[in-house]
Parts: sequence; structure tokens; C-alpha cells
Amino acid sequence: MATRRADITPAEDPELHEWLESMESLLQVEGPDRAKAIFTAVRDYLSNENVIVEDATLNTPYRNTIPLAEQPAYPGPIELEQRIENILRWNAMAMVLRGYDSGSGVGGHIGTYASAATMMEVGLNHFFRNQGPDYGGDLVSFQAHAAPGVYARAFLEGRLAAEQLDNFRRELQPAGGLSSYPHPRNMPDFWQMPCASMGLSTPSAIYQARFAKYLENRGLKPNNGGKVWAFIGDGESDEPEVLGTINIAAREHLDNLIMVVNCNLQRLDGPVRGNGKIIQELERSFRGAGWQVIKVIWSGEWDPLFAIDHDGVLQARMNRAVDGDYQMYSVASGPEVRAHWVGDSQRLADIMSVLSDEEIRVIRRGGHDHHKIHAAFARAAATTNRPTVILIKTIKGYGMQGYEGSNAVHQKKNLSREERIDTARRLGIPLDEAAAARADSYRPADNSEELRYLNERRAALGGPWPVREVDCPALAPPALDVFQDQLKGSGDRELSTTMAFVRMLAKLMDHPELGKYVVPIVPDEARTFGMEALFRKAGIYSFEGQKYRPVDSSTLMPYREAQDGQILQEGICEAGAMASFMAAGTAYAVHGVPTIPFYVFYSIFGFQRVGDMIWSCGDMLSRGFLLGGTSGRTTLNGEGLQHEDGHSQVLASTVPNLLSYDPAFAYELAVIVREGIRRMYEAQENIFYYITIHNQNYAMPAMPEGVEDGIVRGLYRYKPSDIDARKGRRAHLFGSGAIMSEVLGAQALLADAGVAADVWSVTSYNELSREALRLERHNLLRGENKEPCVRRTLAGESGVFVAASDYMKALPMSIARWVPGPYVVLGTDGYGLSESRPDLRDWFEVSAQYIAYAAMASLAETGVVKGKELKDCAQGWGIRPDKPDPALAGPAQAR
Ligand SMILES: Cc1ncc(C[n+]2csc(CCOP(=O)(O)OP(=O)(O)O)c2C)c(N)n1
Ligand SMILES: [Mg+2]
Repeated sequence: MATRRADITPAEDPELHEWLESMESLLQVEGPDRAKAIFTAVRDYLSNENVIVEDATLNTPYRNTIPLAEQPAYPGPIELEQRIENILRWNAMAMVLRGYDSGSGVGGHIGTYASAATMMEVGLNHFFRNQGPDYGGDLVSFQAHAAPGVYARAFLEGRLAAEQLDNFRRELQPAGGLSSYPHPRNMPDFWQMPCASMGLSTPSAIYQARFAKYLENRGLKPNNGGKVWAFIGDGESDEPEVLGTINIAAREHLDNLIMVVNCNLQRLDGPVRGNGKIIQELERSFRGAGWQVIKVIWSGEWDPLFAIDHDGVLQARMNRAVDGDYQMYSVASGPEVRAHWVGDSQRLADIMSVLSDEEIRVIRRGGHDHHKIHAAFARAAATTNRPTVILIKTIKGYGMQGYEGSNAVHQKKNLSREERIDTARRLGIPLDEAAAARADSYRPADNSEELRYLNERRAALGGPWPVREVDCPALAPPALDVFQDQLKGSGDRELSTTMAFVRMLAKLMDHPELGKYVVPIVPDEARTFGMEALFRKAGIYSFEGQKYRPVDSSTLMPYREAQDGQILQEGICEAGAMASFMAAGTAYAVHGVPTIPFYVFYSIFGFQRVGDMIWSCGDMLSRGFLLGGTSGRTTLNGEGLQHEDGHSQVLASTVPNLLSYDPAFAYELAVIVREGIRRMYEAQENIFYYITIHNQNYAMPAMPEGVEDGIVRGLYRYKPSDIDARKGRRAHLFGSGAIMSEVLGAQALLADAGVAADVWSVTSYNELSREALRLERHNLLRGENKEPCVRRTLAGESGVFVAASDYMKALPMSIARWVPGPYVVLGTDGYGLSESRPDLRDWFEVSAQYIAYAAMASLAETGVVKGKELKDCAQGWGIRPDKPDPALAGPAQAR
């Protein structure tokens, strides 16, 4: 609580009174900077003496950060802006009401925009500038649930037709519809950034701001401004991604980043902090993280009251009230508010007597006052060297009479006939009663004062917002022989696909045209993947360069940080690294720069850790390569249950425009990466890639003739059997990733047993099954008979088929329907455990022996192999019929 000199009489505490008196005179005579310097010195002195003044500066009193004296003049005609805002409020609400009336049950929200409208309008009329010849362009994301307000504006601008508003949340309607929330994927000329999954827009915005600086520091983008504005909800700020990523923004001095938290004190179910104050809590967190914090709490109507609050009772009361009280004030009557607020304080009663009961009831919060919002935005926009958060207090459902501030307002989708007519009247919408009751849209004439002003303001700021325009040069893919080392094989030298990948990456970074666009991204795992050699070569990006001599400076691979460093080293923060991937993968659209991100991570900490962020990348049409390192449940030996990934390929299959591959050989990787660059950066397709790479070393073969097409499609014959198939003793083994080594082992075992087995490399079950499903649907609807790749490639092959991978059985099962014969799948269902690689493969039944046994058993089933022979094989290969099922059991059951 703030202490004021007048609170303490000389009689009560002469010493304290004297100190406060000195401070007061210091402030008045020498000004705030000097007072701050002296206070800081006193605080530092105490802290040096081990007296820590907690909270010394993290929280300020519950009032506006910018005092009246520092509030700039408002640059527009507020009355006119308010009239326009009222039209937007009406149209935003009307589209939700019409959705309700249509009985389509598609829903919609009114309360969020009602609370956020004024801050959005102040931004759109005076701050958010589009890209232009000499300005980098602002990237703005509003709260997803405020989307109706954005559509309402585009309707006034003539960018959206009335039918589209009628079809809010009905994207399939013939006249065109509008997506519920900002989804660039579904409205690629309109929305810039997705934000409907609460919490993710904060890291997205932070890392977009950082990536813009990265591009500037590396000379890939002119240093010509462009801010990132991210508006979020106060309830949303409870998502761990929000406060979990704010430190980096301060550390990187992101003065191109402004966050705005709409503190309407409510979320969906009820108050965000009934018993506390969300604004004060966020102030502490952000200031503690090094941000500039600007609070916008009270409107101008409070200023005269503050002016007569000489002894601070009003301020003390404001400090004391909790959010539950403030929410109650937004629904209570004037006398009720006065009585509760004043309590038994005569002094407070005197101050409040300046206002009538009605004035008390309608007295506004800062978030509904243009002047206060403008002052905060202007200060934030002019700030250098650090990010700013603006905490704006509002009322949820502001203006929705009878509903504002109620706990149910978030879900309110309907109003009665009388309420509609009354709302239209209060907002000054010139619709007759019947039209208001129908919730018709209202658009003033093109030459009306409102539309002229609205269009003029946006024209002055570079055009309408939002707009997503892609203007980016295409990049030709590298010639395949850039990856000569991978294509010609490694001879006797053994290496993993991870090592092959790192070499390819280095080659790409050296490429004369593509090199500068490559953005390697790693969480704290570069050494795990053997990427440390790149540190010296490419440097780790740091806006401040390297202020220290690295401990390993005398070695061949020093930890080199540099201002123009190319590598983004994200530390142990997969969410942040994904946000960097998103920023680098969308720079083609945001900045017109075709950066190619390669984000290499521990594969188990990808989809299941930050899967929603990957989904969001799909929404934002991100391009680039995700690389799941140390992949494969049995290939990553030793690490155990929470490290061994045998399911990311299955999870990858759920992202519709993500292509996923599990290559076994270096040349496959080369073909896939080259094809990816061709499709994403030359053909500019909106797809991205997931490739699992592993750490098992083996000799990498040279690329056989004519397999490129099969690699890309997902299947080709890698190694035919070198024995003849006698009496139907024929099998086909599908291998992928590191399990290819076991499959080749099984081929040899089967040859010894007199079974001719061909080995096929399956680089992507997901691509194979997608293509087959696509064609199956095509055939179904058109009565045609197109053959999917699996069936076409395997046509005419006889015998049995066995698939083995380091992933769940669901993966190879996905192509079962098109395999022309008995098909057995082996995989790694179940939790991983700590063991050696051979023991893990035995446990999960994906060893050469189990693969060979599965082929024999399948041949036995078809009558080609006799029961006795199968038993002998089982015995010889150490197959245990009574072994526990790894999908169900753990090490305790194994003993
Ligand atoms: C990750 C996630 N969880 C839940 C939701 C559902 N949801 C949408 S809005 C909302 C409440 C938002 O409250 P707040 O952030 O305070 O915004 P307000 O509408 O109050 O401005 C919830 C729970 C969501 N969209 N995303
Ligand atoms: Mg809220």
C-alpha cells in the first residue's frame, strides 16, 4: 500500500514523517529522476546490508501509470470515433445474433469484443501501420473472440459483403463465410496470425519480434521498423506459455513488441482473480521480467476525484478492493456501489459526494476512455530498448445492458426482441424496430462522415487491416549433387542419419543462393546431435554479440555467439523454439524473406510437448523442416520411458499438411530435403515437413538407380533377395529408420532358412496411406479405378509381407488395405525402458529374429511352411512364446 506523508503525523512517528517530508521536497524541487536515483541508492544500500526490500518497485498503486499531467492530447475526433465504434459494436453483435436466429447453432461471442472495442479502435485509427516502401509493417493479433469486431470493420470498409457477415462461422456457404477466429489457413488474404488457442499468441508474438531483429541483424531485412502488437485476455494470461516466455523478450530488448492485456477481470466461467487483483499480479510478473509496464485503470472521470484525494483515502480504497468487488460494482446500482465503496469512511464519502448515484454507476474504467488508452499506446510505441505490456482494465460485455460484468456474459449469444431494439437505440443505430429486432447489419453511406473518417485513417496508416499479402521471391532447390556425400554412400565408415543430416545442413549453409536463408534452430541439444561444429562456422545469434571469452575458445569448436549469428539456440524451451520455427517459417509472408528453418529437437519432446504449437504453425501456413532427433523407441538406447519416442510419426499423421518421413539412409534424407525445398520454396506450397533422424551408426549405402520417386512417395524396393524362391517360400520385408538394419538382418536369417525375402524401404507410411485414401475417395466418388502407390508398386509380388519400424504398429497398419497379401506388422507399442539397443529390440519384438520369425509364421499360416519348421526357427532364433506383451507390461513383469 502506498504511504503518503499526510498519513503519518509528526506525533505518530516523527522519524518517518521527516523522511517522507524530505522525499516530498526532493521530488518537488529536483524532479522525479533525481528522486528515483536517490531512492535507488537507498534501496541498494539496504540490500548491500542484506536488508531486502521485497516488492520495492514491482508494484505501483492501483491507478494509471501515466498521470494526467503527462497525458498527450488525443489526435482524433473522439465523438466521431465513438459513433463509428458504436456501429462496429452493433454489427459485431448483430452477426452473432443472426447466427443464433438461423438455428444453425454455430455460436459466437459478444462480450469479449464489447470489452475490447475501444482499445482496438484507438489502435486501428492511430497506431497500427501496414507495410510500405519505408516501413516494415506491424503484425497485430487481437483476442480471437473479438473477431466479430474485426469483421464488422472490414464490412464498413467494403472489404466483406453483407452475406459474408450473415455467414459468420459458416465457412462452407456458397456466398462465402467467415471463420470463427483468426485462421490464416482458411482466410489467407485476411488474417495474419492465428490466436484461437489461448496462450500461444504470446510466444508467437515474442518470437516474431525477435525474429524480425534477427533478420535485421543478419542483413536480410532493412532496419525500417515494424512492431508486433499482441492483445490477449486476462484469463488467458494463466496459460503457462504466456508468463513462461516473457523473460526472453526483455533479455532481447524487444522494443518492437507491445503486449496488451484486456483486463476485464473475467474469463469464461467467472472472475480471473476474485480474491486478488489480476492487474497487480501481472504488473509484478512483467516488471520482474524486465518489461515496461503501463497500467490503464481509471478513466478521466476519476481525475478530479484524485485531485481532491489529498490524504490518499481514495487511492487506499482502490488498493484495498479486490477484483470480485470491482466485478460486483459493474453490475450493482449507484447507491449500492456508493455504500459498499465508502463503507464508514467520512472522508471517502466526502470525495464521492462529488458524483451523483447515476454518475457513480456509469463511471468508466480506463479501457473505455480514448485518452487513457492513447496515452499508453503512444508511450509504448515510443519506448526503446525494452518491451512494453499495457494492462487495461475494462468491463466484459461493456454496453450490454443487464449482462455486462455478469459471469455468464462470455457465453451470451442471444438477446430478446426488446433488448435488441433497446441496444440499437442506445448505440444510435438508425434501424427501425423490425430491422433492429432482426439484428440487421447497418452500414452508413459511403460518403458519410463515419466511413470517410474510417477510410482516411486507415489510408494514412497504409491501408486496411488486417491484410495478409505474400510477396516473396521463389528459391530454386539445390542440385541434388550438392549432397554428393550422402548420395555416394559412406563406404565402410559408419554413421547415423543425424550425422548425415548435420553434414547436409552445413552444405546447405554454404550454398551460394540458399545458404543465407537457412535458419538452424536447436533447443539445448546441439551437442546431442553433433551440431557443435556449426557454432564456430555459423555463430549463435545474439543481438549483443559475445561479451565474454568462451571457456572453449582455444578449441576447434568454441561456443561462438555473434550479432550476425545464424543459429537460433533456444535453450531448454521447446515452446520457444517452436515459436522461432513459426516465425522463420512464415517470414516469407510476414517479411517477404524466404527463410528455411531446420528445427532439430529431441523427437519425443516435439508433438506431445508442443503439438498445439505445431498445429498453429499449420494454421499460419508455416514452411520448413522439423527434425525429430534421437528418434525411435529402441534406437535411443538407455534413456528410458520419457525419452524413447515410438509414436511421433503417428502424431505427425494428424497434421493435415505436414509430410512426415522416417528415412533409413543418408541418400533418402538428401532426396527428401531437396524435394521439400523444391515444393515449399520454389513451388511455394503451403506444406511443412517432419523427418525423424536417429543415432545408430551403420555404413550408408550409395543410392541405387531410379529410386528417387519411390523415396518421395514413400516406398521402393531396396534390396531384392539373392536366393531363388522355391515352392512359394517368398517374403517381403518393409523397413524404415534404424530398424532397416534389423530388417536386413532378417533377410539374411530367412535366406539361411531358404526363404527369399526382398527388402523394401518405406520412407513414409503416412504419405503412402494418405495418397491411397485420397485415391480411394476419388474412385468412390467418380467410379474410377486409380491405383495407389502401395498397390501399384507391389503389384504382382507374391508371398507374405512383414513390416517393422521403431514406431507403433498403427503406422504400418495404415497401409494394410493396399498390401496384396498376408501382412504382419511389428512395432514398438508400449512405454520405453532403459536398456541396451539389442535388448530393447528383443523386448519390443522388432529384432531381426522377430522379423524373420513373423515372416515364417505368416508362411506357416498360408501352408507354405510346416509347423515343425516354424518351431525350430522359433527355438533357433530365441523367440519366447510366453514373453510378456511390451504394449502392456514393463520391466517388473519381464523378470
Ligand atoms: C487453450 C484454450 N483453452 C480454452 C479455450 C476456450 N476459451 C476461449 S475464450 C476463454 C475465456 C477467455 O477469457 P479471457 O482470456 O479473460 O478473455 P475475455 O473473453 O475475458 O476477454 C476460454 C476458456 C481456448 N480457446 N483455448
Ligand atoms: Mg477476461
